[in-house]
Amino acid sequence: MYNENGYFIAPIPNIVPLLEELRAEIYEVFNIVSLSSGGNEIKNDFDVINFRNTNQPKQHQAVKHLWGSAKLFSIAGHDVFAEILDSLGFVRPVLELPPLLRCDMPIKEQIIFEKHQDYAYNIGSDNSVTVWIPLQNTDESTGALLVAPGTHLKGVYPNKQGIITDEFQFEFKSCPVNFGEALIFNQKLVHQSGVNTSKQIRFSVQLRFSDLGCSQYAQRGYPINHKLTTESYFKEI
Ligand SMILES: O=C(O)CCC(=O)C(=O)O
Repeated sequence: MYNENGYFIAPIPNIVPLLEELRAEIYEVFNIVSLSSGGNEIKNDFDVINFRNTNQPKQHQAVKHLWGSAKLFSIAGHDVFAEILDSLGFVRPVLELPPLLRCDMPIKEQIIFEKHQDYAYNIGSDNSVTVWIPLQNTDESTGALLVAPGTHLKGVYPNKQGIITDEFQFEFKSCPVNFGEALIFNQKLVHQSGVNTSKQIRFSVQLRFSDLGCSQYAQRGYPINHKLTTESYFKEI
């Protein structure tokens, strides 16, 4: 399935407590930053959306603090991912960039990452993968990722700053992922953000792994290419 489609969904039950703790921490950090800037108490998604609508710079600052969450790093380092990568034949996985957290709000200014291949940004090992982990059940209405099955077998598409040019069209399929599962996809798989038309926030974690055991990567001298730093990620998309 993975070889043919370029993605699969893996159950990650052992990590659920950590994901729950991260979710709680998200509200705590938003709450601290909101109260310190004269805003309201934050207890739920509705409060976060309200914070975003009344003080976007401070809300974004809170997200940036969350990128430094130790919990986020401990999720990235959890054995469950080492085991999944092992099952895909990875020999020595390394993170290509720090783990990321996205907070996709149901607002008109949603940040849609248009059709792209992660490989175009990272150019890591040939077998590099992205792990996309939702912090709630994520279906089409919550903005599940859209994937184009099999496109990882077609090489790297012409693109402008990573976004594939419009002469190429794809048959996208919405890829719902439940809380307690992760979507694992080949970095050459074409995909894009889904639109969040629900009333809740779509929180998700992204991990990107390359393999130092990949001979093609070794022959290229293991370059660290990624153009997107955590800091620039949300400016680019
Ligand atoms: O979560 C999203 O909407 C987009 C994420 C994505 O495409 C990526 O991280 O490569």
